Amino acid sequence: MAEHMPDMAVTTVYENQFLDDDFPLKGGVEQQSDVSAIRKQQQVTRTSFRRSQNGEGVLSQPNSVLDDDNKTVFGEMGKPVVLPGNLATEIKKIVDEGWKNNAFNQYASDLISVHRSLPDPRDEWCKKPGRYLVNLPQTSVIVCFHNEAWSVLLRTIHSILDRSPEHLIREIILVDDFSNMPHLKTGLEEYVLNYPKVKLIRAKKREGLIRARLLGSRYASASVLTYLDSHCECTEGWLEPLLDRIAREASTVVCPVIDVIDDSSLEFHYNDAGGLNVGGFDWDLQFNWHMVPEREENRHKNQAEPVWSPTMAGGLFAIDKKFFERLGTYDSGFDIWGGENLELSFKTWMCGGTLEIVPCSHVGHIFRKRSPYKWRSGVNVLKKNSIRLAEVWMDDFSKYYYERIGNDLGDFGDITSRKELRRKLKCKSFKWYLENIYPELFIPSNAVASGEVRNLGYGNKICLDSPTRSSDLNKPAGLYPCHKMGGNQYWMLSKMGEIRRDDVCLDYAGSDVILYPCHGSKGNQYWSYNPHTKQLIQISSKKCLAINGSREKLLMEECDVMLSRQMWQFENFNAT
Ligand code: LR7
Ligand code: MN
Repeated sequence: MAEHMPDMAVTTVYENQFLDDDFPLKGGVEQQSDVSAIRKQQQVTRTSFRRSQNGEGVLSQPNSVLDDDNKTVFGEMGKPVVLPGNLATEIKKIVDEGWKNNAFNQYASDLISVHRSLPDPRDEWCKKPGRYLVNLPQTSVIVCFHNEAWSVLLRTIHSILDRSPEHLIREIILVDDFSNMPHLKTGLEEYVLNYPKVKLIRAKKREGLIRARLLGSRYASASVLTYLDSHCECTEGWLEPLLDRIAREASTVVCPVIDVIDDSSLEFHYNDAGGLNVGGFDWDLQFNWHMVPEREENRHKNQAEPVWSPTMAGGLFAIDKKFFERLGTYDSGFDIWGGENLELSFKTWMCGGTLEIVPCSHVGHIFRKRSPYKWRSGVNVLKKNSIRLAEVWMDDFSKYYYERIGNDLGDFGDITSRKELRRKLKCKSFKWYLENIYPELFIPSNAVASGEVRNLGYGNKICLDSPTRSSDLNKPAGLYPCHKMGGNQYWMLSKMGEIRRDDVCLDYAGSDVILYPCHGSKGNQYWSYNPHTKQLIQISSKKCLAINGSREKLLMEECDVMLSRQMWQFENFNAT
């Protein structure tokens, strides 16, 4: 497996000569490997800018500055790169190609130095002398990638090397998860030879990010593992506060604050400690963010202190290697993407550890709106991973997830060894976790009714149907033919009279019936269901929920027990 690892003993450090002094490095599929080819490509991109007459293709100046040699540099101090609207056709083609291959603006990234500077996002509290232990453990930083853009991958690596104390980095382990973009197949060995701390490991087949991370950990020699996605930028002082927590207590798993690198302009936006979020999840087993709960805020004197988080986002964290192994690392039956973050979060808490977000540590991540790479065809990978997770760690609470996927489990493989692991570790129950670590989560057993909400008018076929992503909030709730597969048709009527899914509630303020974050103070979200008349009455307006004749819109109208369009049937109703 180690055939591609460069020989550490013979590598020499050369200062990187061809990336920091020139700007564009063309990434993407047509990437070439050797230095001269890269240089040539830089020139091509550059002249295509220089050549343009009449302002075409010239970048707006506020985002670029001149460096000492009078060359234009972009994105310094985390500033955005804004491409002009009137790009020359041949450049526009390259820009579009970059978006297509990466789901972010690779062209903009290629204009930015792989050593670009960033603002220092730390609170003063973090910088106080003596804040961290003097003898911090070393770490192996593991970065897995599948078809990552060249400039983005390199900026990840350089931001680690440039902004970490050298003695704390034992090595950076790059795990290539079977990429097929040419620039990753050939150019990388040569590039990393310049950096003796960087090791490159190639997976022999596509493993998915979970098994790729496990592969990386096998090569790690430091006592602490630090995982990062392959499109990150570490800020000044990111590492010490993470290692400090682990040095003090080896069962503490730590995450940096994840700052947003804009997918289009590559602008680095940092969150200050006041806007800190912690991780949660919903019963679709989707990770989400929410505000630091009050009970947690009360534990702290300063807002820059590490906060307990019920879950982690997944990609960016540090963990003591022995503790990770004791927890049984990841379920290697997890494929490609997803679920592993909740698995590690649940078992960290349930099996004696602590999961924290450390506000003194900031790392940027490019958040994208779609996944640019291939998943497996024919299998719902995320669902399979989530079922394995639910079976092993969630006890009876797994049923709430299963309701959401229409109780269709399919083949999720063998999990006996994972169950055995949990037994051996004598971990606490999922009920304990929910009560003590995530009491904010709405538990479906507190619902009076659940499942699909079917309208009995106009042929009995229409159900309340809406996604509940943050982009769907404040918009009218929808209707769709009933499909019995859970998902967007799964609703709960809470004891408090809310019609909700996870943190989102049906809300009527006099115009459209919309979805809105649940606020728990009744008002516009307070409904009463009458199981005899089957009406859903909003208490404050005394109006009834109905659908229009063309069955595509919800409306509120005077209640009338004779109107079947005002009648609703919950899939499960627990009369009390
Ligand atoms: O088959 C693959 N092999 C890989 O090596 C697929 C992906 N990968 C690599 C990929 O190149 C990247 O470095 O794995 C990493 C994560 O994949 P992304 O960046 O496409 O996904 P993401 O950022 O949406 O992933 C988030 O959720 C994942 C669930 O499995 C992982 O936990 C990711 O690490 C996680 N990313 C973060 O936590 C960053 C913050 C995002 C949020 C919230
Ligand atoms: Mn990512």
